Amino acid sequence: MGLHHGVLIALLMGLAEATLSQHQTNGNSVLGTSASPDLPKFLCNNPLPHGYPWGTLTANTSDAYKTHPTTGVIRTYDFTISRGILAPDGYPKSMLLVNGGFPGPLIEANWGDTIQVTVHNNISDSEEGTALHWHGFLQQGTPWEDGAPAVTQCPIAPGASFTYQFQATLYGTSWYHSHYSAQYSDGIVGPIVVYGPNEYSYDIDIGPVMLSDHYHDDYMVILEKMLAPGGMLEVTSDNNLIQGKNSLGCVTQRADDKTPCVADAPQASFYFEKGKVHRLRLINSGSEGAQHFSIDGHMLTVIAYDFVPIVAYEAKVITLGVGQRADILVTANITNGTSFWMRSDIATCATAKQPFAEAAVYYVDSGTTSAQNGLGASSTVWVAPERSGTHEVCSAPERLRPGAWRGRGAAPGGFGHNLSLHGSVSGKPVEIAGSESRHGSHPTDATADRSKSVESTKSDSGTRTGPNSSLPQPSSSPWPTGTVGVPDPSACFNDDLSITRPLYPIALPPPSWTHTFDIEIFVNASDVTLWKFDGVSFRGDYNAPTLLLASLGNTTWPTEWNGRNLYTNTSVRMIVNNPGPSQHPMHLHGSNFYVLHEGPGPWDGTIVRPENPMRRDVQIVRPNGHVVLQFDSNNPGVWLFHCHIAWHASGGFLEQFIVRPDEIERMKVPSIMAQTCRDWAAWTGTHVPDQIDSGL
Ligand SMILES: [Cu+2]
Repeated sequence: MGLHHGVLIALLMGLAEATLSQHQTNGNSVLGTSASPDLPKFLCNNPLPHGYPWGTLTANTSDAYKTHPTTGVIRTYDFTISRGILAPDGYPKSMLLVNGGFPGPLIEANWGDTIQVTVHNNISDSEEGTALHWHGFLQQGTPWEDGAPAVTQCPIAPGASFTYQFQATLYGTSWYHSHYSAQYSDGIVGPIVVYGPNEYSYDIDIGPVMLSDHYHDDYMVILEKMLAPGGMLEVTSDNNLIQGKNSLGCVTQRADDKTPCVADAPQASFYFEKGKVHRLRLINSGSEGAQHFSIDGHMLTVIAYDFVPIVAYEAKVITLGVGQRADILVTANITNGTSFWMRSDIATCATAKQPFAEAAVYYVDSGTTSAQNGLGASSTVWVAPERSGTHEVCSAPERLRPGAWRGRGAAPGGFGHNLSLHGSVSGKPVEIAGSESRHGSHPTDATADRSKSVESTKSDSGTRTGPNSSLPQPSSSPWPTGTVGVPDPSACFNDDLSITRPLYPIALPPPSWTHTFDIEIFVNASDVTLWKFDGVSFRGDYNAPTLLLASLGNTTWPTEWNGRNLYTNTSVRMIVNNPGPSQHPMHLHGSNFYVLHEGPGPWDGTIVRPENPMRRDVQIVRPNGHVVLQFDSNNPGVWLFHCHIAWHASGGFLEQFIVRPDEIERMKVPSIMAQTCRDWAAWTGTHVPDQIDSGL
C-alpha cells in the first residue's frame, strides 16, 4: 500500500520547475479547466415525445416516486479503476482513479433512461476489491445494483469486472463513489447528471462542481492510524478542493515528509457569460467536512437539494454535508468586476489543516468568444444560444470556452476523447474587461492561525497568476461573516427546513413505526475506538451480502451486521440523537426521506410543514442535536442507513434495513451476483483482504 518516497521523487524529477499540468494534477479529468464542456438541457439522441425525453411530465406536477418516464434508452459507460499518482493540490500521492482521472468521468442520462456501467477492477500493487455506489438512485426492482459490498453484493475481485444497470427514476445531480471501505477518499468519485424538467429556466449549465476535502495519506494509512489500539476517531484533512484542484498542498506537508511538493498547483476556473443565468451542480464528494460554498458578490438561487427540486430561494452561502448536492442558479450580474473567487470552506466542526478551497470565475462577453477545434477540423464559433422562452431546442449550439476543445460528442464512457490534455490548444485570447491582477484576499472568517499561515504562503508565491494562467487572478472579497445570510464558520447544519420546500408537495404519512437511533463512541476489547449506531458497531462480511441471503429467505444475521428487519412497515420514523461534537451527514439508500425536524438538543415533537416536509437523501444531524427523518418503506431491498463521513462509516456507523423481506424473496436476483461472490471467494482463497474496518 502506498509508494515509497524515493519512487515519487523519481517520478516527479524534472517537474518541480513550473506549475503542474492538468494531467499531473488530475490525470484525464478536465473539470475546472477551459476544456470542460457546458452541459445541454438534455440529451437529444433519443425519442423526444412532445419535444422532451420525458414527454409532458413536469417538475411541479408529478410525483417522481410514483411516475417516471421509461425511455428504453441505455447509456453505457466503461470504467476502469486503477492506481495512479496525481498531485491535485501539488502534493503527489498514490490515488485510485476511474479511467485515469480524478474526479472520474461524468455520467449523463435523461430522466427515465437506463444507466449501464461496466466496472473493471484493475487495482494492482496491492490488489483490492471494489464496488461502486450510485448515490441517490432508488434502485426500485434492482436492489442488487446499489453497490454496497457486504450488503448488496460481494466486492468486485481484482482483475474481475461487473456491469451495473439501473434506471434513472429521479433526476438532477448526484455522484458515484466506491463504497468499499473508505476507498473513495483516494479518488474513486465522479459526478452524475440526470436531465429532467426544470421549473426555473437558465441559460448555461456549467455542470458539476465537486467540493471535497483532501488527504495526503492513503485511506488505508488513515484507517490504520484511526483503528489502532488507542487510536483517535478524529481525522484531519490536508486540503480542500474544487473540481479536484487547489493550491497550498505544500503548506500542510509534515516537516518530516520529503515528498516533492509543488507549491502552486493550479486552481479550477469557471467561465460565466455576462448577464446570463448559469446552473451549477454542487456536490460534496468529500470524506468528512461540511462545505460552506459561495461566490463573491453573487447571490445563489437554490433550485434543488439532492434529487429533489425545491421552491427556489436565495442564499449567499450554501452548506453541504458529505453526499449532499445543491443545484443553484447564478446570474452574472456584477458590473464592477469581471473575475471573482468561488469559495468553499470546511465548517470548523471538522479538523482541517487548510480548509479553504478557491476557484476563479471569469466573466466572458457573450458572442465574442471563438475558438478552434484543436484537431484542425471544423472551426466552431460560439454564438449566444437562442432563447425561445419555454421550449428548449435540441439543436442548440454548444458553447466553446476560450481556447477549449470540445470534450462533448465523445462516446459516453468518459475521457474517451481527452486528446486535449496532451495537445496544444489554439484559439483567440478571450477578452476580459478590466484586468486587475492582484493577490486574492482570503476569507477573514478563519481562525487566526490558519488564515495566517495560508496568507503568508500565498504572498511568498510572488508572481502568481490566476488559475487560468493567461487570465488575471480575481481580487474579490468574500461575504463578510457576521452579516445576514452568512453562516458562522462553526455552523454545521443545513439551511432551515422552513425555507427548503419541495416543489412537488407530498404530505407526511403517519408512521407505522417510530424508533430512536443513538450515536455512541466506545472502546472495544482491543482498545480500538469505534462508533455505535442504534446500539451496534457495524462490521460487514464481504463474502455474505445480506441482500443475497435475504433473497434466500435468511434474515437472521450476526449482531455486528446491524440489520433491522422492517417487515411490512409502511413508513418508518427515525429520531437520530447526536450527543457529540461532530456533525453527521445521515444518508439512506433506496429512498428519499422526509426531514421532519432538525435542531439543537432533543426533539420537542414539532414537525416542520407536515403538509410538505423537506425530502432528500442526506441530512446533517448537527453536533449536540437531533434530526427526525421518515421514509416510506415500500422499496424491497436491503438498504444502508449510515453516516456518510467515510471515517465514521469505517468505524462502524452504519445500519442496514431489510425492507419487505417477503417481496425480496420473490425477486429474481441475477445469477451474476452469485458469480461475483464466487469470484471474490476464489480471490480471497489465495489473498487475505485487508479488512480492518467495517468494510463500508
Ligand atoms: Cu458521522
